[in-house]
Amino acid sequence: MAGHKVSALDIPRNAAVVVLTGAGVSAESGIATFRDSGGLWEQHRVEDVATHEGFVKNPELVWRFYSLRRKDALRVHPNPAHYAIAALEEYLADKGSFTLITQNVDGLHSRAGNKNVLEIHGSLFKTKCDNPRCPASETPFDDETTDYDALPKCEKCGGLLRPDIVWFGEQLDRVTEAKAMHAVGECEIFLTIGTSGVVWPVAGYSRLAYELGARTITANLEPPANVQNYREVYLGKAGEVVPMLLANVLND
Ligand code: BV8
Repeated sequence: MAGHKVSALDIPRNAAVVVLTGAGVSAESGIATFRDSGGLWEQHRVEDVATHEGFVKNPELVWRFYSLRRKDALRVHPNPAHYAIAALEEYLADKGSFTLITQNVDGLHSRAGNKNVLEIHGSLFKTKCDNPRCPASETPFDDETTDYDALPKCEKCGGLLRPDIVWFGEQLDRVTEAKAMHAVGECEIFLTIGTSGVVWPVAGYSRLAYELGARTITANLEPPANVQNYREVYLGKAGEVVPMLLANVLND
């Protein structure tokens, strides 16, 4: 499928906009995506590192996997796609509304300057207690640097600490999901960047926006799995395509 010719989008200053991003927006920063060849999952079986069962079975492996990714994320920098998305939030600040929903856990959107970021799959830079009966399991703490060579333990209950990441088979954080669904329900423009549209329930947001009549747009290296939900499809690298799509915003 060929995409549409990439040209600057007309985004009114008072528009209600939701941007949803996936691993593809960070690819040009040097962060491996999940499904492209050589992607993250290929080095580890998904069940071994991104499920709670995998964590219980081998917490050392899972902590090494996430500590490595945290170090990688701190070594790389936002790319022009991240900065263009930050400029879009600024452009809409007075009269419009902007919500960024990201499936990425690398923290690059905040480092590029975005403020209203919903990290729907959690963050490499937050840690919480794994014991559901411990209050520290509901209150993740910021954690940029702790290097987990030894398994970290909760100060409150002595249980294991875990990355504040939504693993496969786990529910999204209820408050974050409610905010995301509200923004999707209200938006006039729904723009997704760099996501394969494979992982649920986030992969269903574009369908909701489409059915509510929003202008649904996707920018991706290839057509996503849920391409039928998009009225406009722009193919190419995010670092090149997104600044072109947001040229009117960047030149404002
Ligand atoms: C839940 C944290 C249930 C981990 C992640 C069958 C049908 C429907 C659902 C399911 C099903 N089988 C299983 C499920 C459920 C499952 C799911 O959706 N599985 C998929 C694989 C089918 N979902 C879940 O488990 C969710 N929870 O369902 O709970 C429940 C309900 C009630 C009560 C209890 C439980 C939780 C899902 C969250 C999992 N966690 N992340 C971590 O990061 O370590 S998901 C993981 O995938 C990342 O967050 C990642 O972002 C996300 C999605 O992937 P993408 O971001 O899209 O990345 P990907 O590599 O796939 O694609 C990149 C795209 O970019 C590609 O298209 C590529 O072409 C493009 N690209 C590459 N380079 C560039 C580019 N584009 C532009 N420029 C470039 N340079």
